[in-house]
Amino acid sequence: MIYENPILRGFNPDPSICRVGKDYYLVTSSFEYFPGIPVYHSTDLVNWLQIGNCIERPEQLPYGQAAAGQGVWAPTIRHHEGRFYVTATFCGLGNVIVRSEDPTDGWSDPVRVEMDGIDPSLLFEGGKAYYCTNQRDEDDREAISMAEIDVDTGSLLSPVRVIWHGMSSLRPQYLEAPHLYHKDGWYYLLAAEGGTKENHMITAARSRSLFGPYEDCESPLLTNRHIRDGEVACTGHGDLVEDERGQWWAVYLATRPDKGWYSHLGRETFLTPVRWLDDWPAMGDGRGHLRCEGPLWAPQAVGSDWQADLSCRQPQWLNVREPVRERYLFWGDRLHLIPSREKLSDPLGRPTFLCLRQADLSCETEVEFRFEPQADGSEAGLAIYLSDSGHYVFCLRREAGRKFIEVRRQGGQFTPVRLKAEEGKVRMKIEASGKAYRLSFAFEGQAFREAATVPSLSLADAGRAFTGTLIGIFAQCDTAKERDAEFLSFRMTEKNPETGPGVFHKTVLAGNSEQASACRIG
Ligand code: 6LW
Repeated sequence: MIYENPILRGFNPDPSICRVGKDYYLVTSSFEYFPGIPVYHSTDLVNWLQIGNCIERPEQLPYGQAAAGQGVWAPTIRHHEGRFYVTATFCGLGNVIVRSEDPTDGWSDPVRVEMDGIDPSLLFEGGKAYYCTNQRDEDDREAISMAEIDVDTGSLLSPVRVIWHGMSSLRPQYLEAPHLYHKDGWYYLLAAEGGTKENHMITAARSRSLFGPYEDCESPLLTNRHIRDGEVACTGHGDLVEDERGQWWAVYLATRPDKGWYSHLGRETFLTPVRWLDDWPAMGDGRGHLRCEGPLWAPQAVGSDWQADLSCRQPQWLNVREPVRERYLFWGDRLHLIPSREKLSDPLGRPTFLCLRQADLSCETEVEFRFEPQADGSEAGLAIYLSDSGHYVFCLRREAGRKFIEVRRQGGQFTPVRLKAEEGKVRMKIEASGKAYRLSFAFEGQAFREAATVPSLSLADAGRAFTGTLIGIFAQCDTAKERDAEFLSFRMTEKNPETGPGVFHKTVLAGNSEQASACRIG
C-alpha cells in the first residue's frame, strides 16, 4: 500500500515508537514547549491521534530555565509488564524517566537518572532493565554507554560501560539516539551519526551479547546526506517496531527542505518498512522518501481539521514554557486571555500565548476575537512563532490612543504594516502555502482583506534549528493591568493540495472530544 511521509506533519522530531498488542504509541521532542513530550496513538502506523503529553504539570520539570531549543530532548517510549516508560533529556537537568499505566490518564513525576549523555533509551531484557545514552568514554571519545537500571527509582544497578564508538569510518561525529533491540539471538544497536542536519544518518551495530563487543554495520541504514536539493533531507534518529503481523518498521526524523536542508516546519516524523538481510535491518533503498510503499493494513488519511473546544484546554495546545494558569480562562465556549507583560520576544518569558504545531506546509488558521485595549502598547491576535527571537505577530494593537491592525516581525528584515481598525469583533486568518503566509482580517459585517503576505521564518530565526513553526493566539501589554482578549473561535485546517479542500481526515490534530485527558493540563 502506498503512503505519504511525513506520517506526523509539522514540528515532531526525534520520534520513538512502541507497540502494545494492536496499539502503537509514539513520542517526539518538545523542547521549551509545555506540556512536554506529546504522546500519539495509532492502530495502523499511518493515522495518528495525540492522546496526551508525558509532562503536563509544571512541577514535573524546571521549564523556567528552558531557553529556545533547550528543554526536553529526544524521548524514548517503551512498554513493559503493563507500564509505559518514557525517558528523555531535560537540558541543564539531565536524564529522567516518567511512567504511566494508561497514557490517556497521566504520567508520574520524573525520576532522575545519574548518567551523563543525551538521548537516553531503555531495553527490558530477561527480567532486567538497561539504560543507555551517548555518554562519552573515559578518554572523552564519543560513545554509547549502558548500565543496568532500576526503572522505577532511576538508580543504576551496575557500572556504566561503553558498548560502541559508532561506525568506525566516521567517528567521532555526533553519535546519538541509541536504541537497543533483541531479535533472533542478536542484540542490535541503532544510533544516529553525522548531526541532525544535512549529514544525518541512522547507523547500526550488532552483538551476540548485550554489553558487546558490537560489530559495525558496513554502511548507514538510512541517510540522505549525499542528495542535494532533494525533497527530503536530514534523515536520521530512528526507532524500530515490529508490527502485529511480524513486519518491522522504522520511524525516523527528516525535513522537507525549503532551501538546502532546512524547513520552517522543523523536523518531522517519517516511516519506512524494514527488511532483514543477513541478520541486518535494511531500510528500503537506504534513503528517506515522501511517497513510500509498505505492507500496511489501513489506508492513510490526509489533511485535518481542528476546531478548538474553548470550554477546556485540549492536549494539543502548547505554551512557551510553563503557563501562568490565571492568564487562561476557559469560560463556557469562550477563551479569555489575560495580556501579560512577559512578551513573545522575552528569552525566558512565559507570555500569554497558546499555540499549535503548524499542521502542514499548506494550512489555514482562523480566529475570531474581541479586544478593547485600554493602554497604549497592548495587543492581541495571532503569532507565527519559531522562537523568541524569530516570529511574526498579526494583531489588534493600541498606539497613541488609537487601534490598529499590525503585522510585524521579530528578527529579520520586515517593514511593519499598520492598518486602521474598526470597533467590535475581528476575524483573522493565516493562510500558509509553502514558503509564504497570507494574513487577512475582517471586522464584523465586512469581507476579509489582506494585511500582508510574509515569507516563512528561516534558520536565522530558529535559534538552534531544533524546533518548528507554531501558530497561536496571544495577548500582551506594557501595563500592570489590561482588559482580557476574548476568543470566540480558533480553527486550524490542513489543506492537502493533492486532495483539494473539503477532504478532511484525521492526522496529528484531528479529534477534539475524543481526548480523554483534555481538561487536565496546566
Ligand atoms: C537530540 C539529538 C539531536 O537530542 O538533536 O542533533 C537533539 N541531534 O539527537 C534535539 O533534537
